Amino acid sequence: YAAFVWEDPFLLEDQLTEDERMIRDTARAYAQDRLMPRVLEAYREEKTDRAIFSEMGALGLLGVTIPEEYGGVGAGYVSYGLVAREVERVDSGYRSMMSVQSSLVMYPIYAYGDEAQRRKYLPKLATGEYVGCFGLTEPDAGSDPGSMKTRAEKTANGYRLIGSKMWISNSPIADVMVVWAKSAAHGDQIRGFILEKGMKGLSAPKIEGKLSLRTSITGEIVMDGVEVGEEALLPNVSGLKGPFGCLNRARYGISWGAMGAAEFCWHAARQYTLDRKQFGKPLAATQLVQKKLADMQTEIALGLQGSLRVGRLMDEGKMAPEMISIVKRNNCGKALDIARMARDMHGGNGIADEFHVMRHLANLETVNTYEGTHDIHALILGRAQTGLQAFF
Ligand code: TGC
Ligand code: FAD
Repeated sequence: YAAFVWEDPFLLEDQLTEDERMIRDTARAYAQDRLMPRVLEAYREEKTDRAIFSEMGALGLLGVTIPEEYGGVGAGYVSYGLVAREVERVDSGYRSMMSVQSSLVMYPIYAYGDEAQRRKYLPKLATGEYVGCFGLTEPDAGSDPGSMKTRAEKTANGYRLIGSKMWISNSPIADVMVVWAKSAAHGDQIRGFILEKGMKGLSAPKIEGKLSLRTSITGEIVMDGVEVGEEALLPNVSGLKGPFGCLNRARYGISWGAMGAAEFCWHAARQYTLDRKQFGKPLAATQLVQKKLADMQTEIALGLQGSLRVGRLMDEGKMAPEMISIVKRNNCGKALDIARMARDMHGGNGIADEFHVMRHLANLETVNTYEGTHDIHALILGRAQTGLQAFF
C-alpha cells in the first residue's frame, strides 16, 4: 500500500502540473508571508489595504487566466482555483478582492470588450494600478438580477445610466466599474458598461457595519444620470448570459477558496485538540473529536476533487454552468459546517480572533450567500434535472 497522507488523502498534489504547483506556491508564500500577518488588524479595524492589489499584481495573481498580451498569465482554471484556495486559506475577503478583479472585471472586458477596451483597461487591472468592481445586485434585485431597475437611456453620443447597485465588493475604491443595466436602445436587454471613477453623477458610498468579510470593502454604486460615450458599452454580449458568464468563473474560484478556508479550520482544530488536554488526555484522543476530524477531512478531500475536476473540464472547454453550481454550493455549505465545528472544538478560545476560526466562520456566511445563495444553486440544479423551474 501507499502511505496515507492525512492532509492530502487523494494525493491532489500528484494531479497538478509543475506550472500549477509553481503558481500555487507563489500564491501560498504571498498569502502566508504577507497577508496572514496583517489579517487580524485589518479584520478588527475593518480596513481594506489598497496596496494588496498592487502586491498581487506584481506576482501575477490578478487575471491568472487572461492572456499574457493583456497583462495576464495565460494559465488555466486549475491554476486560478489554486490561487483562490491559498488566498482564502488566510481570509475570504482577500480572495474576494482578487476574484472580483480577475473574474468579474478582467474577464468581461476580455471576453465581451473590443480591442480598445482590452488595451485600455486590462494591463492596468493586471498590475493592480486600477481596482475594479462588478455591479449586478441592486437593493431590490439580488437572487433575481433579471428584475434589475438600472437603465441606460440613449443619448446623442452614447448612454445615460440611472439606477443603483448594492453590496458591491471593492466599489468605494474602484477606478473601473463593470455595471449591468437594461438598455432602451437594445430592446431593454441587459448590457454591460464600463464606468470610471470621477464621472459626473457617479458615486460609491461604503456600506458600514459588516460583521463578515471585513477585510474587503463593500459599497453601493449610485448612478444619477451618468453620461458615457458609445465606447463604454461592452459590445460583444447581450442579456443575462453576460453577467452569468463572469459569475461562472468567480463561482468556480469560490469553490476552491471555500475549501482553503475549510482546510485552515480543519488543521487548526486538529492541532488545537492535539495540544489541549482535558480529563487527563488530549481532546484529539476522544472519539467525538476524531469523528469531527474525519468528517472535515472527508468533505474537504471530496470537495477539492470536485473543484479540480470542474477546473479540468473548464480548461478542456467542457464546462456546463450546473457543474459549477454543484461545487460552489457544496463547498461553501461544507466549509461553513467545518468552520462552525472548528470553532466549537476550540472551546472559549474559538471566539477569540487570534485563533482565526470564528473569522473564517463569519466570512463564510457571506461566501455562502454571494454569487448565488446555497438555495439558489439548489434551484438551478433542481431545474436542470427535472426541467421544472421552481424560482417562482
Ligand atoms: P434564466 O432564464 O435561467 O437565464 C437567463 C439567461 O441567462 C443564461 N444563463 C447563463 N449563461 C451562462 N452561465 C450561466 N450560469 C447562466 N445561467 C443562465 C440563460 O441561458 C439565459 O440566456 P438567454 O440567451 O436564453 O436569455 O434566468 P433567471 O432570471 O430565471 O435566473 C435565475 C437564476 C437563479 C439562475 C439566476 O438569476 C441566479 O443565478 N441568481 C443568483 C444571482 C447571483 O449569483 N448574483 C451574484 C452577484 S455578483 C456577486 O455576488 C459577486 S460577489 C464577489 C466577491 O466578492 O467575490
Ligand atoms: P435575496 O435574493 O433577497 O435572498 C434572501 C433569501 O431568500 C436567501 O436565503 C435566498 O436563498 C432566498 N431566496 C431567494 N429567492 C428564492 C426562491 N425563489 N426560492 C427560495 N428561496 C429564495 N453583488 C454584486 O453584484 N457584486 C458584488 O461585488 C457583490 N459583492 C458582495 C459582497 C458581499 C459582502 C455581499 C454580502 C454580497 C455581495 N453581492 C455582490 C451581492 C450578492 O450576490 C447577493 O447578496 C446575493 O446574490 C443574494 O441576494 P440578496 O442579498 O438580495 O438576497
